[in-house]
Amino acid sequence: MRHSLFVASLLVVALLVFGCGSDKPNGPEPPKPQRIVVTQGTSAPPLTSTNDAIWDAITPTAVDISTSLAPTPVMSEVMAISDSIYVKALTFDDSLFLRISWADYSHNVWRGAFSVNDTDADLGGNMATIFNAPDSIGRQEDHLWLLFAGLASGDWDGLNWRALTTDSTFLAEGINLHRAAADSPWVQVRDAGTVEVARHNFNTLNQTQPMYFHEDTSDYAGFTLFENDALRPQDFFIRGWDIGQQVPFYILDSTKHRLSAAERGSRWDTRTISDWSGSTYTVVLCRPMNTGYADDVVLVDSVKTKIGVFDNQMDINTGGTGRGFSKEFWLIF
Ligand SMILES: [Ca+2]
Ligand SMILES: [Ca+2]
Ligand SMILES: [Ca+2]
Repeated sequence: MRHSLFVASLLVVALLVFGCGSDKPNGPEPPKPQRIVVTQGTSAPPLTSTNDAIWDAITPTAVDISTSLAPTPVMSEVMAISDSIYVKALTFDDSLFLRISWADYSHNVWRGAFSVNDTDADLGGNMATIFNAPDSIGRQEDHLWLLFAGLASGDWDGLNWRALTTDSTFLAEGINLHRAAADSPWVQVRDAGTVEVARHNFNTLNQTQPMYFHEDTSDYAGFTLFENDALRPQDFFIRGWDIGQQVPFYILDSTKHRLSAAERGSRWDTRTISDWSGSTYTVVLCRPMNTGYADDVVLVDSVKTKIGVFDNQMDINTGGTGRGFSKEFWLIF
């Protein structure tokens, strides 16, 4: 008895001196994921401005991004679009508000646009304007991915804000990212819902030409066409166009954000407001902590998060200097 007590005491001393029995050499600790502690707000930031005074009280957290980080591109390059994204996070009344800023000196909002090819084509003896077919080369959108881990399927629970096709509708699109195996391309799976906020502006009989112009036709230089504009059917004989002048490829519906949450469904459960300053995007997103939908993560206590920003590039599986992703970091509620 005395002997075994003595042995036990030695063991206790040994554990105190040498820790918990690890015999690993002291290597560098792997870096821990970054943590952002979410501010518990006392009111909701209004979704009318990205610069509401509520945000002034929160210090932004810089999150490094790189083009080589996952979701792993099929082809990758090393330069980053921007060094960092800046994140402010706040919860109020069962909603998460995120204010995300990043550098981008180009406002790429002409995704797929038509462009004037010929202003004096001969059409039945009359002078006509002919457009190039919708062209996505060099004409994409800037956009943002916000990804949450925690779905039982292992998919990322994604939100996709785009500078043209969702921003003008004050929404971000719920799109989960799925892949069959670790080296498979990411597949985008839209959250449930039938509401559409954008449609193509091509003539169904001749898809190389636009279906509609803005009511100001050749005088209009904007990048948006809205369902509730007085859209004017395409007419080859309208004059005043310049070679290269662009006509939007998307018709947007800026009324859908006013639908009830149930009508918007899981796909459009996140409302947004954004600003592009000439050098910086700032996007504020408002997502329910618990959307109530099976294709979304319920946000409680903490969530592993990842953010990606894209400069004039759409494909999540294609690398390049226009694509940057953060490592995984924690949002702590
Ligand atoms: Ca850009
Ligand atoms: Ca959703
Ligand atoms: Ca989702």
